[in-house]
Amino acid sequence: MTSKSGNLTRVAGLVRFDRPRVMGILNCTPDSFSDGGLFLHTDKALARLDDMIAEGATFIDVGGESTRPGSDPVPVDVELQRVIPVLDEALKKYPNIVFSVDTTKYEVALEALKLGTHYINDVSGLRNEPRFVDLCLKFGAGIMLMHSIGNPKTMQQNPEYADVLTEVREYLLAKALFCQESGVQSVVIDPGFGFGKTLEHNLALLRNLKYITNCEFPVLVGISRKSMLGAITGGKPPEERVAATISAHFFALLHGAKLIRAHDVKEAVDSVAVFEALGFSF
Ligand code: HH2
Repeated sequence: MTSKSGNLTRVAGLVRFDRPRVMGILNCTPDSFSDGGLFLHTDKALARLDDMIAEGATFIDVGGESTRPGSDPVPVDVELQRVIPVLDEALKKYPNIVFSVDTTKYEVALEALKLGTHYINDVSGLRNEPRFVDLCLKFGAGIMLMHSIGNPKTMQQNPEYADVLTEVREYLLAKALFCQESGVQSVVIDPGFGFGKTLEHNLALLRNLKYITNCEFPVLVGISRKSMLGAITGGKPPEERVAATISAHFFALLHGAKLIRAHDVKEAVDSVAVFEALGFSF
């Protein structure tokens, strides 16, 4: 099968959202909110990658820039140095794993796709870099479109919506349809928990996740260890939010999520196993 540009497609055949999958988070950063500094060096990142795959991750999201609230962007050369050597090794070693690059920068996405990375994971939902569509077409890659407002530096400063559910859904649907009509092979949508949302906005989105998952596009949920779970559990730090994370993951699965972005892969995989054993399918 070929893409519009004539390249072999990258995601068709490898990626099917017929059942929920776990996407392991690989943050090659010094300052991510939960695991900053742990996997900054390539050897540590690759060891973490091995662990997550052994634990059952079938997707891996590699990022070189923290997008936690209040964070500053990193220069493109720094982000490239953090993610490209890791993706290079990872793609060679694990041809059956689906890799995404978590970036909003054209150059980083370009270099990652040249290596064979399957998806661009765009937390700006095409607001930063509309050329991501052309890159996907050129390389036969897919795109993950996350909803967010503003940028990480300012996004949590009094975010406001007239109706968060409708606004998030309509935004995602419009961008996803645009990508699909342009010929992008695989489009995943994501409500963007914690990205320009108060606790109430996040809860409304999770409680009504079906409103998003009943669109035709597979839905990714990125809620792992996030501060909304800290707030709910009396201010626990990220490493103590695992039980809350698994509870939220299970709720998301029950409401149609197809991809669970997780720091705690083993636990997330177990959660999917319970979900599937109960015979749910969507
Ligand atoms: N959340 C984070 C980063 N990338 N991508 C998608 N599609 N959805 C998300 O919810 C999402 C994401 C933030 O989490 P993390 O990568 O653990 O932290 P940091 O941004 O501090 O590196």
